[in-house]
Amino acid sequence: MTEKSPENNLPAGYELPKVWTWDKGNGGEFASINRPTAGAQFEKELPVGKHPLQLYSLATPNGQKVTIMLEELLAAGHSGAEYDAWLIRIGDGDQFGTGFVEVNPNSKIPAMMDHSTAEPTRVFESGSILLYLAEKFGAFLPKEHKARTETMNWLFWQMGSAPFLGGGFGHFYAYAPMHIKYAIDRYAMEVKRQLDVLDRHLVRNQFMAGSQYTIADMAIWPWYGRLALGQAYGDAGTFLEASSYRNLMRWTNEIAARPAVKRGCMVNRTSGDPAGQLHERHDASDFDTKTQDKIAEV
Ligand SMILES: N[C@@H](CCC(=O)N[C@@H](CS)C(=O)NCC(=O)O)C(=O)O
Repeated sequence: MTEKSPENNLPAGYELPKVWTWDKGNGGEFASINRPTAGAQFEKELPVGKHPLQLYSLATPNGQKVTIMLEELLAAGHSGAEYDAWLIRIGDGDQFGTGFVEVNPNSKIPAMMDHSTAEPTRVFESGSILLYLAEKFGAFLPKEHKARTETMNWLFWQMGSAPFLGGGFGHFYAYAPMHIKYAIDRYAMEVKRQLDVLDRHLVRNQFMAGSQYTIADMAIWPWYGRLALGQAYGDAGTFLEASSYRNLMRWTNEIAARPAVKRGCMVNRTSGDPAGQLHERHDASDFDTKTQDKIAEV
């Protein structure tokens, strides 16, 4: 381990104890919902609507991946992808209710139930949900070996990379109770490296897996595309000069223009321009067509 002296620590004088203990009021955003234990904290059943697919989510980037996929499936004519999207307010701790924990023991959105199977099937983790839907409907996952493998490569790249953008950079840039240069430098460098990975790949590829739009694009766009659009963590796009990655911008804008993406971004959205929010979605007619050209802020 690198040599450390307590006066260089944050807060100054902090000494590492032998055993970590939980400091409930650490002041960071989300401090009130974070805790070091898993499992349900209160009794609460989840509502079930009329469609085969029941989604329990919120329009964070991880939530938007799934609503974009469902809207794309419906736009492509897969009527079996009709869904009810119920709002899970993670800031209020809805993810710790018994019903939600039964669908996702990890207490994080998005989570989905498929009631069209002989026994209802639970699906959690956004990547798993995207793959489940792609396989169920035979869509947005190429059949050809190379393109399918590339789709999976980039889908899993996203799962491993986005926590550095969200939990690392985003947290220390926007949510921590103080600005820690060391943490911001570390994660800004990593996120800029990731943006460069995407930019270099998109020089020769229209989409992440090549010429076809796939679940890999749907997984990556809500995180990195919206950062490029300046719609993540306040001024983070400017801070990271995200719009300077020209190939990433070209891809970002092409996907942002898709009507299904615009609709998907509105579902379970509770912040930003009220015209871009659809708290729950139960029917295609829930969208007000006049507002679909709005992609409000993350
Ligand atoms: N790896 C998970 C991450 C899901 C996740 O982190 N969800 C966040 C919102 S973006 C959440 O529900 N947080 C609530 C909490 O941590 O209590 C996925 O891709 O589905």
